[in-house]
Amino acid sequence: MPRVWDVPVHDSTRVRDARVAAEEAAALVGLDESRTAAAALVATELATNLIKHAHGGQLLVDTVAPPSGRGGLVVQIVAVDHGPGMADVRAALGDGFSTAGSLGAGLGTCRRVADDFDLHSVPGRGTVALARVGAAAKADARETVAARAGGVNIPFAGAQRSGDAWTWVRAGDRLTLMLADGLGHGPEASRASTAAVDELHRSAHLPCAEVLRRLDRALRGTRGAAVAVAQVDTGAGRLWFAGIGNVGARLREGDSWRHLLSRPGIVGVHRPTTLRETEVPWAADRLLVLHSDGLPSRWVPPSDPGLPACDPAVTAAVIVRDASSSARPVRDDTAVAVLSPTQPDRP
Ligand SMILES: [Mn+2]
Repeated sequence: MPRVWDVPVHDSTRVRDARVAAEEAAALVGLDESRTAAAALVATELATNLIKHAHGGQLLVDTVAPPSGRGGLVVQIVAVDHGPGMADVRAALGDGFSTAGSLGAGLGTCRRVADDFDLHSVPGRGTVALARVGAAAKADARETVAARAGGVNIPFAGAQRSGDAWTWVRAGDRLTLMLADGLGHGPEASRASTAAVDELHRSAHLPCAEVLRRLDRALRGTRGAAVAVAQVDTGAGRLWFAGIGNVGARLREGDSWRHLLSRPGIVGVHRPTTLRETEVPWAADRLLVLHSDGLPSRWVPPSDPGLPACDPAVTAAVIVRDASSSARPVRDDTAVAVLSPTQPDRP
């Protein structure tokens, strides 16, 4: 079941909570002593940065499928803040750079020990920093792939488990991304979305509509879920999409965004008799966002031209951060998963 550690970091006493969360996540995915220490170090550095440079923020620790779609679960650590941001992200990533105190040194350390590290920062809006730590040595974890997926999952009201779940599976040129929102929230919602993740790993070789039929069977006996499934064939340059229930899906095509529509129903409880797949071209300027209804439906797609090149989980975290406000409190678990083309020319 999706276990997420949502650690509010507003004073130095919470740095320890961040480290403990990373250690617990590392134990959950079976990291050895040295990779566990790396995850703990990254969580400590990012949490410390939140206090020193952003007047606090949120640290999300999660276990996720790696963006390459290969290998087992890894520990993902995302720091989100509404702080002053940084004008020059690349300079901040170089060791020794610092705007105040040890910012540069801390981020340089994170980048060195993590398998993936990425940062998105806009002056006046805030910073999202992301690191993943898995079992593999860093050199082995790097691999050029034509598309990658990532996301964030934030349980309602700081709960330990989310009723939402997302995952993705790669098989040759075919990538299948799924987001499931178990009805309601809490353990029973989590049971339904976890059943969807398990079934996807058995069914990802099938077309989207058939995947949904299999999921419908697998979720019988649970309270059911809203599910969206997207498949990209990077060789053929095609994207297929099908969904049942209230999972949002938006596709960026160049400068415009379009909604991909799901059918009404509840997977595992009430499946529509006909399921049509949407088929559209997939190209280097595309970006797909799947999200549960914890994200306000009127969220505005990111206009920052640098964002699509970011790690997909960074894009997901920025979308959640910029959609939330104290005027619209979140009332449900929130998961956002992003599928993006690889940017081969990114330094
Ligand atoms: Mn929901």
